[in-house]
Amino acid sequence: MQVATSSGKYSVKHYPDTVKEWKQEGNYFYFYTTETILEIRVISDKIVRFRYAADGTFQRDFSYATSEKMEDAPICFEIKEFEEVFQIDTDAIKIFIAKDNLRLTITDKEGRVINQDEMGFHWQSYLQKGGKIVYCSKMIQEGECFYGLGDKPTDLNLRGKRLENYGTDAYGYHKDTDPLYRNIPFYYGLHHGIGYGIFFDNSFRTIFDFGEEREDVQSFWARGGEMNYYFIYGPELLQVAEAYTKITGTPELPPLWALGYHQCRWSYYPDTRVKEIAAEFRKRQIPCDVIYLDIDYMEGFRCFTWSKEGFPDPAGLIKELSAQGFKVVVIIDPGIKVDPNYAIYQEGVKNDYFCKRADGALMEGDVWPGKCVFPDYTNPRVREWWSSLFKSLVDTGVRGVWNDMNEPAVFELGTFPEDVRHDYDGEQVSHRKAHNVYGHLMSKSTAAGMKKYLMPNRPFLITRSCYAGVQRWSSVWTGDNVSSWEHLWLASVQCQRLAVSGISFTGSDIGGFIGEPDGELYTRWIQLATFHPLMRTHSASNETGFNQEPWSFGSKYEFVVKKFIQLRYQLLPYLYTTFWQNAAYGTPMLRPLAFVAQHDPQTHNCTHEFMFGDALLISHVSEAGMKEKEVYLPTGRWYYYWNDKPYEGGQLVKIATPIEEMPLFVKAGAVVPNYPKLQYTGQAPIEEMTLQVFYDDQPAHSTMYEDAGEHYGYKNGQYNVIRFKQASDKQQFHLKKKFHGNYEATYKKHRVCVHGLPFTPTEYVVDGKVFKLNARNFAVGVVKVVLDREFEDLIMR
Ligand code: MIG
Repeated sequence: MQVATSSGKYSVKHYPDTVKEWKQEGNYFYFYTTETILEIRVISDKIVRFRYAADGTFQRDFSYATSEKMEDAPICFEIKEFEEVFQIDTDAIKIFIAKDNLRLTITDKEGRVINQDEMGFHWQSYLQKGGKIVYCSKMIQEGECFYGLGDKPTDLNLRGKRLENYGTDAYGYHKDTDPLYRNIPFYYGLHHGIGYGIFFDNSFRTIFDFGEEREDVQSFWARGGEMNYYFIYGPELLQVAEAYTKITGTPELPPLWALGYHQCRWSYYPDTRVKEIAAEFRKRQIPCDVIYLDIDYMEGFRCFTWSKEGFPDPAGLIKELSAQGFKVVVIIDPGIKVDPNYAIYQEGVKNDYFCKRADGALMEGDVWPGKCVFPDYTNPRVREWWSSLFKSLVDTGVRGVWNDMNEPAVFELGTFPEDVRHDYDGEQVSHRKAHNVYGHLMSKSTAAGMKKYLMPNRPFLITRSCYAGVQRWSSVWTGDNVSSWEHLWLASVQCQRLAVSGISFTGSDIGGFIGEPDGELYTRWIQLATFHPLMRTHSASNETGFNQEPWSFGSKYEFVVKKFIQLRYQLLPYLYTTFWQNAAYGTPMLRPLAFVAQHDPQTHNCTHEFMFGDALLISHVSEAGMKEKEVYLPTGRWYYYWNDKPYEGGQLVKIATPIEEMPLFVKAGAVVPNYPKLQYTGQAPIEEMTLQVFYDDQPAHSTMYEDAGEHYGYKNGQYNVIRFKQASDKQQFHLKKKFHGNYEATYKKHRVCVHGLPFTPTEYVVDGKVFKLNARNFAVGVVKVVLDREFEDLIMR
């Protein structure tokens, strides 16, 4: 059926008509209308893919987002035909397909609507550019909230907004700038306590409307490609987040050093300046693991070269830094300088590796080196070549790579014109289809090269642009932000949003990239970033000579900044465990409160509070001169980290915010493992692992993961998972511990520090043996004992 709308011949919208035929092939179902075919693939009880061949022919079933590991899990389902609908049941949901128009209604087992089509799938010919504009519209349910979509710098709840994905170099972006650098076409809906997700796997420009155009309609569309989306049922939002990574994958574990503190700048130049910075960290005993080299380390911004003047002996420099415990990460951009005497340019031209315009001319554009050409990373042959270029960097001692400018960014033009051609793994497409995967595939081939040459060490990658699924090989940062209090809030929201969009390994430029923070803003930013998976200071004030290092703001601020970086290092075993949860199960490392307590509507619009892992709740100090802050605590019992004061959740609490502290709470019952003080990871073998245990009278479970923090031994069982159960009551504290694994940890002792006991114990019992507690076991508010690592049962009474 064709319905012409008022705006003329380009706007004829096609809607599917009556189902004429249907068939089932295994877990695939096909429904045929006059023009359109709907394919339904039941992937698991809770994940179903809907794909539409608008006018009867499916396109190649191909995606740069999906993980090689995705499989259709053994599933139970059945189809029934009724007079007006087909009904497909899985163990978790029912899908109704209207015979009249293919419109879908998805309910849970109890028949409660999860998601329902409005017009559902429809399409329009894109006469000017070819192909079709493919749409899907659905009803917004009462009270529905929306989350996800990657790095959008706006409120967490997207209700009432329209947003799009078309990777953009958004220098100095601000609240509500759209689009930004990353392209993650995945969102969540939440209503009546029911959470679900929709992943629209289409690499063209995609647009999402959450009731901006029409209050009660959500819709998404793309200017080409196919309507191809995954529906994911929760009902818990965290379950949706985990299921999304069944489709798009999870990361491998990073080297532990990548969870330490990173110092970056545009640019530390020359080598002597880099050494000075490194020496300053060690002299002031501020922990740091990573130093970055921005574009000036190259010779005339030629990738894979070193400035003869500034960095005459890169291998020597890196060796010296590594002796002090630093790893070096270097930037690599996609722009290859047009220079007949430059080997990489020559090789690329000779082998036809660079992108071309529609009529065959090279795609040329200015970036830092002047006139440049750009590898076509959508060509597997080019990806392989690009990977091979990282051998020289690894041979020089580089341990990580930073991919920038890969939206792709081009001066003057902004990005590539749409006519640029791309291989797209054999498909031959225009930039319209390849734009949103350009940086994604650049970072993919960078990661493949780094992994290969660094073996057996683990690589570290950071990229600015990407598509869904980048978490399998890279971290990201939030791009060119500004030194302002608004941007501190944006950093928090963006990192939370990225985390629930599959990309947990993320952080912002601490202190702001553009502009100059004062000591207070820098310190508050460090405090927030202590609880971001990637903790990196970066700034661009190279013209004014402004410094943005932990000691740049005077001793009062240096003291606090150091205290928080030290806290970061103490928390490493907890952060690493949280990373492992993300790697193993896809659980986001950062969890907005709506994802922690979705049944409490008070959490739905919270943007300040979030959880890092299972135990810590953070709310950053968000204004200059702030003396106290209101923090919303979800139901349950909490301790204030800085003084162990207990709080009941389900309410707003007022917290004083002196500069040395930020609102930080620990969930009652939790076990938080701590390292001793370190200047850098691997500085010395860990001899004692502290367990900070927070009393609760309800049963509570915690987990700790550990491995070598380097290499791939963990893939052969060289890791430990330690499960804790607290089973305390009002008279006694009781902690049980179960150990699984084959990793030989360096430490032999646990120091167990018990917080918040409501009674004063006189003795403790370790695996049945009774000991007296004496004065040495008591510190302010804490009872501590040192036990053999093997202990399995601890009672204090
Ligand atoms: O046009 O390499 O976002 O982090 O320092 C600026 C120089 C290019 C943008 C990145 C920023 C980096 C800078 N780059």
